[in-house]
Amino acid sequence: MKKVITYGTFDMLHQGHLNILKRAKELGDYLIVGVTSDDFDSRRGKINVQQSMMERVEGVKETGLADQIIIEEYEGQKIDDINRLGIDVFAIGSDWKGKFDYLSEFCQVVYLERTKGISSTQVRSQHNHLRLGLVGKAKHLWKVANEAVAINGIDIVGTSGSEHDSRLGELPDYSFNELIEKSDAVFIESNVKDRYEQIYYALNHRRHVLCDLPMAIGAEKQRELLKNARKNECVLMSGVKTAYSTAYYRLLLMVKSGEIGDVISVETTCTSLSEISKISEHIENNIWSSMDAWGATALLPVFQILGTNYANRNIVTKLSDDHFDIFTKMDFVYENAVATVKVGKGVKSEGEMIISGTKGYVYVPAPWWKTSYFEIRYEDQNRNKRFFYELEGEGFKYELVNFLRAINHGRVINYTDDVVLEKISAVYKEFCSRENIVEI
Ligand code: C2G
Repeated sequence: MKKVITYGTFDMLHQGHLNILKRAKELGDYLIVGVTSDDFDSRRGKINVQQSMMERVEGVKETGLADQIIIEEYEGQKIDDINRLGIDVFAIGSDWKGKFDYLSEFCQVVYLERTKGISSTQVRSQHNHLRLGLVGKAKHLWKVANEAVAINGIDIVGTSGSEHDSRLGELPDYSFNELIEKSDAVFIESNVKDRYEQIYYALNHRRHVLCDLPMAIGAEKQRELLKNARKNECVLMSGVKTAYSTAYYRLLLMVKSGEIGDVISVETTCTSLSEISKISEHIENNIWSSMDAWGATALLPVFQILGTNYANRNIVTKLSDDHFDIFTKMDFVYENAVATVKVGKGVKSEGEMIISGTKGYVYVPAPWWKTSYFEIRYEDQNRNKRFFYELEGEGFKYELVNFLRAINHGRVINYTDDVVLEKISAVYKEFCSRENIVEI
């Protein structure tokens, strides 16, 4: 029996894919199709894939052409597969011409003519052009805007609140209501106190929302927003970009699978220096404080790893003359673990994350919130492991692509649990009302 293998993402399966599968099948008696895993695709820079791996596998299955489907998960797997499965022919589209010649050592390599005039990119852009509005000040939006333009299927229609800042190019600036009129979805990174009203309004007009955390002040308000999103059948997603980076997500899975034993301590630090030197000018210049700028990001791993049921918490904040928090330290005591979170705006420190366990610890160097790299370290250094996952730009792309996917497929891939969102809002509220907070 002559065995043929071919590989691909097969996103939004189209005629080009069907043709290649048919031709590959004709090269032998038994066709094996390797479908790329979501992780492998994002590592090789293919992050704009719309369908999940399961949906893509289903698509290939439905063609009835594959005798066997396998998952391609890592670089170098092709050689392994060819040897392990006893492959006679490796077939791939002519766009890869020359790239897989190295496999001819193991089997016959055939490049099949690529079908002209059709691609997943084209299918994606015909299907879903999401009109996205951006809400907030230019200094918070320009990076998102830069990364969003590269995403197929997203058109930025304008902003609200950016006041025609040159960093946003020619984007028109509208009133909030006007922007909602013109958009299918909004990305919100406005001042925390404005977010609840804005999200509520957007959801009631059936617009999808991607919003920085906290989305609201207090757990109840956050819960209300989530309920409202469900009622209006809209996607309401957390806009903390760290949660969508492959390295961070992998790290969470490893910690949860017991790689460092029981977690005893989580420590996170996020700081940045303020854009202006005179602290007393913070408020009038609309500069975010330590909690506004960093609170949610720094709390996220604590609540995702240790849960939200801590027994005690202690918060100390250093206030400037105008009552602006330039540094805040939060300690949480759980039944079996502790956490320390330090955030600063106008104070600088090492922005690292350390997760300590009974068998080892995870070390993520600064800036951990934009991480592409982390280490798992043990007593015996020879067992230490290093992990690297490419992170393009600031990482906004990943959350935008996930947002687009959630909208197109009517479901949210739950990167951040509702209870975590609620707890972040709750802590923020306690902080704002200075409930049991030590001021120095
Ligand atoms: N294809 C084609 N004609 C098109 C589009 C795609 O013949 N118009 C072929 C590609 O050449 C490839 C297969 O269909 O052989 C799957 O294409 P993609 O889903 O784009 O996957 P790709 O990124 O090419 O993955 O390890 C993964 C593989 O190396 C290929």
